[in-house]
Amino acid sequence: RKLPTFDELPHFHNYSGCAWDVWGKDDELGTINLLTEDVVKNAAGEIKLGKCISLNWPINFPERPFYKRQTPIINSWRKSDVVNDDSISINTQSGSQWDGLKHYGIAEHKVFYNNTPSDALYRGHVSIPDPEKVNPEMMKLGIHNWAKHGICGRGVLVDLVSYFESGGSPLPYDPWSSHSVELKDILACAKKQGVEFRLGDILILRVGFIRRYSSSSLEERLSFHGKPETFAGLEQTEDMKRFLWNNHFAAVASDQPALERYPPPQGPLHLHQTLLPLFGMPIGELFDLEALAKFCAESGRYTFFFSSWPLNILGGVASPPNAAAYF
Ligand code: UVW
Repeated sequence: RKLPTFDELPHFHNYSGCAWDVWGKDDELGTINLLTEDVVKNAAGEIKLGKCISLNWPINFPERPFYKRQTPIINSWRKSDVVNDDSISINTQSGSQWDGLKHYGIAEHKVFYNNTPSDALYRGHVSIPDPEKVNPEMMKLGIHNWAKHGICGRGVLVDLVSYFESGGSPLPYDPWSSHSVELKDILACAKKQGVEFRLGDILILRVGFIRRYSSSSLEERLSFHGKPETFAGLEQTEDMKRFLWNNHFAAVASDQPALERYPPPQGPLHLHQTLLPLFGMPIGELFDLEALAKFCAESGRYTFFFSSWPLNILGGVASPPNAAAYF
């Protein structure tokens, strides 16, 4: 089936790249639809060594989540001398995470993916004593859709840190500044790594945020907040949107807190408002790519089988990714 190009997609008011007609008006998977059995089967051919690498930061990190989100509350207790339990309470977006389709809409028009009005989305206490009586409003655009399908396919790491630092040069930007990561650098990096993108790839960008974070003192980490928080990442340009759509990535993730640079230059109109409500494309944030980058550099292989199983939260907004790369 031939997918429309970015320039063939209709506009939604003055927003380019509206993909609502691509998978039908009732669709709740978005670009995860690209992860067909054939795509997953081909991606499985990447597993040759049996080497598995986790891409998850511990749920306990960071010490102080960004955008004033709740710090994870984790308790364990002894039930008897030989039995322990624990409990956790987290904001699903405090650390490594997928932003789901219920996370972000278009503010000006109060709509989410597939023209879902903001008022049609349920927010509130979720209690499901009887699975037969699940409220359809509560389920709309929930993260459970991706949790049931899985986010599995070919992962491609574009390691901008190694690209810029090869030959002993320092990284030409501070990952804790609002530097704009340019498309030409992504393309040059992929070319240097010998990578060609395929339909359904999960694109993973390493911009250096977690490395910077891990090599900073606790004092520096805590002082990062409230300046406002600034970090390097993608910028919403027509070329960037065209690149992300025309390569037909199933999802895009990075090692920083928003994928895009922050604060965005145009105020509230930023890449989140294209990727989630218009493309239906998952945004991965704060993926821990350090071990992956090391192995890719050693092996010279930047493609791998990628698997991620978000938590199956009925009607959930977001989730830790539970993601891994397999070589
Ligand atoms: C932004 O909205 C920029 O980030 P997050 O997805 O963490 O809310």
